[in-house]
Amino acid sequence: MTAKLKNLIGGKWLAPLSGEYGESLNPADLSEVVARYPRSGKEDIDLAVAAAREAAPLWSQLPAPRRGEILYRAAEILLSRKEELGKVVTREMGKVLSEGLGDIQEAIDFAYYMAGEGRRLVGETVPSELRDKDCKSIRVPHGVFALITPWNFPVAIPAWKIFAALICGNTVVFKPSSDAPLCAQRLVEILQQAGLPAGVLNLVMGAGDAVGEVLAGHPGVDGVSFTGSSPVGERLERLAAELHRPLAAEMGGKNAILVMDDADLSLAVEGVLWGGFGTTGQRCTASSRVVVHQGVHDRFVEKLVAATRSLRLGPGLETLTQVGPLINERGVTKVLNYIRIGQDEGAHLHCGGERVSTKALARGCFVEPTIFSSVTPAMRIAREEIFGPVVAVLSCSSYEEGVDIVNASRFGLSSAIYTRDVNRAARAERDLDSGLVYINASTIGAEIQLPFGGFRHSGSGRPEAGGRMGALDFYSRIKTIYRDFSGRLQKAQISDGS
Ligand code: UN1
Repeated sequence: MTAKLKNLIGGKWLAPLSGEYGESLNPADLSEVVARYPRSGKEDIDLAVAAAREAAPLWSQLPAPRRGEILYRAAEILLSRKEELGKVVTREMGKVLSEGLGDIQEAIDFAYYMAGEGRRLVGETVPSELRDKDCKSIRVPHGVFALITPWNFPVAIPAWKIFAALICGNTVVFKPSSDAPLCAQRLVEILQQAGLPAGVLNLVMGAGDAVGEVLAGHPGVDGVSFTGSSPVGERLERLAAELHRPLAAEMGGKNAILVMDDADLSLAVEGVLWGGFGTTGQRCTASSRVVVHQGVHDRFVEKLVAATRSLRLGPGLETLTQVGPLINERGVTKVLNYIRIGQDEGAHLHCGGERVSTKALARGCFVEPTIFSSVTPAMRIAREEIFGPVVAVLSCSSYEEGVDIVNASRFGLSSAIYTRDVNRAARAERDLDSGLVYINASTIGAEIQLPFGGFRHSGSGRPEAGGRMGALDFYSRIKTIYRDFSGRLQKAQISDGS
């Protein structure tokens, strides 16, 4: 059944002013239209931003623990509907059902976490230099946030942004990916059902990057959070700098796993399979490079290739499927193009490399899990984000060389090491130069109670999710307050002997 979606503006579900709709297709079978979504334009965005502005004062004055109660109720609803929502994720964006359910679980975890933050939102109180005076810092909202999200975690990533923005007292205009609009609408409906007042969360759908850029540059917006491709993120960075507007941008990755000669090779192979082919390689944290010590290189590649060949491709809703389809035809073209580039560059293709054309899968966006070895750091397949099931294996002759290869990337989101040497593992925590570092685990699977973000071109240095330095620091402004109750003029830095 095809769902007909609407925008949510000021508490009302509205058709786009253009009257035009786009289609969201099932990537496992492109003949199935999952949803028709509004193709919104500038006028719809104007209305949504105005609604968010209007709702801002009341929402920011609602005590944060009360805001948290709404998120708590949203968590309960998400939990009670996890199975159904997980299936929506799989149908609309293709990931296997266990991961579709994981997407919902990540949103549930974050809803509970941020509901709790409503009772903290900590600031500082510190002593003053002067008598009868006190000093504190508090958090205040920015106002209206524009949240622009991708399709690869179609519920979890919107949840990261929306819940954090809301608990800090901001109102929101949410622009989801046009490849996962049904997931977005379900999430928004649940927040509405949980008791969010009208106008606090507005949903505007649209095709292409243009809608997101109009929203991000809108004069009524106070801050922007974006997860998606590097070219769009970099354009938004320039726009935000021009407009002097806070921006969190999570962009690409070229995440590497370093496999040392003392590693548990079976564990490392499992890690590469999960990190490289989980979500069909469509995570910004995907393990797309593996740097293997030459002492175990050939043995490792042999095991990895055998394990990769045995992966079962298919529709995500079928229980035996281990690797689902890519998101759409553009994704297939891009991945196949990189595979051709790898071959032209002289990398050795061990397995995969083709689109699956068997009768059962020909209507979907299936590309075989692909392993290249003899990859050198200069090759494009070792440098550029592919966002698909392609793993490039490089080799190194020492820990130091391995670390240099891992770090020599314009991206710096996630990296990992497999080793049994505890001292080397501890050194790697220091030496691997990325926002996330994993020891004896692959580069994917970050948990929501810690900051999430990348170094260098992977992000804007404004981490998301939880922890002391996570999303709260981005979605709130810090106000420092000095209160003098001495009843006389006191001067900081200038002693009057009292
Ligand atoms: C992303 O791919 O954009 O760490 C986010 C992970 C997930 C989040 C990925 N929890 O792999």
